[in-house]
Amino acid sequence: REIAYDPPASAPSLHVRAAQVLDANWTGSSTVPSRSLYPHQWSWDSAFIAIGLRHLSPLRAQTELETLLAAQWGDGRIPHIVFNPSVPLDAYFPSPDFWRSSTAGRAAGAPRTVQTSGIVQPPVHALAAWLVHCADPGLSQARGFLAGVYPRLAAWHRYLLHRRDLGGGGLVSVMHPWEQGMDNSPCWDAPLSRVTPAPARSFRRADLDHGAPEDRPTDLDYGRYVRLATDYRDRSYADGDGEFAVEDPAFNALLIASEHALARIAAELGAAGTARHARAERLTAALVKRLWDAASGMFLCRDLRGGELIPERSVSGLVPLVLPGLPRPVAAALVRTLCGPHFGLGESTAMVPSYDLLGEAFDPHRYWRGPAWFNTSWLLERGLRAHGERQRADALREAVLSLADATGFAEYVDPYTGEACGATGFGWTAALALDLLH
Ligand code: 9WN
Repeated sequence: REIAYDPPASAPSLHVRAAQVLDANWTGSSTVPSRSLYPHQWSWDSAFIAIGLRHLSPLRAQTELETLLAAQWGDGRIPHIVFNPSVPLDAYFPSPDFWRSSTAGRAAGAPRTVQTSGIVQPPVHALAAWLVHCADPGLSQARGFLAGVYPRLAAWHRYLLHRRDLGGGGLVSVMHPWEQGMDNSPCWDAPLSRVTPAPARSFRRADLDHGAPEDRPTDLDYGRYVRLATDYRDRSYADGDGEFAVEDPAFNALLIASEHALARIAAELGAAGTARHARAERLTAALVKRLWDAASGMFLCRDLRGGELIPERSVSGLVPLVLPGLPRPVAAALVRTLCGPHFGLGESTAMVPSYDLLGEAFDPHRYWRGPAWFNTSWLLERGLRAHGERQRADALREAVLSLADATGFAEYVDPYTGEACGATGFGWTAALALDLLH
């Protein structure tokens, strides 16, 4: 009879596999979202990644943010992509020769030594910096981490609040769908319909080399993304005049959360944080005043060029739940909407869909038009917990962990079946799963 001497090989734990993804995506100074689809450093990805990475290596998490901030422009903007010069130009579109940051961005103070895009992404960075600091205050202190990042983060918020208040109501506007981070959300359909697409033959989509076309934005979407970005570049990245200008609830809520974090950072450095907390409260009031829609029980986007609230329900309009300072009735309504028929959390869905399940444009596979994403679900898990919804937060946490596990850390999933879509081995999916494990 055969005797098995070797113990049965057990599968590595979720923690170990998440760490392996982050190791595989680490370039030495930052982490790529995906080796295949997104082989450079992305702004809000890096912030989410740092939040998870702090549990593995506080040093790497600090470095991740420092690398991004080193590419900051003189006017304070943090570019949405920092390009890795050793990656071939045709690996991702639009590549550095499209953005031409060091020439077209000169007036706005683009760095000379590193190539970047010229648009921004949601400001999760101060929140990430604070959480990274808290993971190892001794190391942070020894390296002067907070003292180093604080002036840059302050300049970033200043840029957004001063140069991007295009509506004059105290909120920040995005000038491109890529800035908000939910590229092809149905919220952009109406404002984008006014934009003349760049001809399809004038660019080559590298994303289709790696992603299924039915999981990605359409060619028509891309034509409009290219047109908007080209026009912005050709205006030397001067803010204000673009055809697309939208006040978005998630972007502004993340700025508010980060402003509170910046207040804590200031206090830790011995300065008073009270003015920043007060500013965050004023921004919260502006958010409610300008974007709250009582009839739909959630926040909506405001199209500044059309002048109206956009009547589409996106997960973006639920993200302000992350703010503990939200008026109670608003928070209660958001929880009802999240768990009601439009998002179905705990009923028909386990993770939060990116768009209205009952919306005409809903598509369970197409990117930000329905699939559930891990970063927004992580934000809503925090939001539910912050508002005392412990059971719901626990259930969402379980769902995020089991779907990250079952899909090999997918970029996004079908909200009904949990089927993996987009890339696997995705940076923020691994990082945020790690964060929820701690
Ligand atoms: C454009 C990197 C980024 C995310 C965005 C996501 C996607 C880029 C793309 O990938 O956008 O920035 O090429 O589709 O929509 O949220 O930051 O992961």
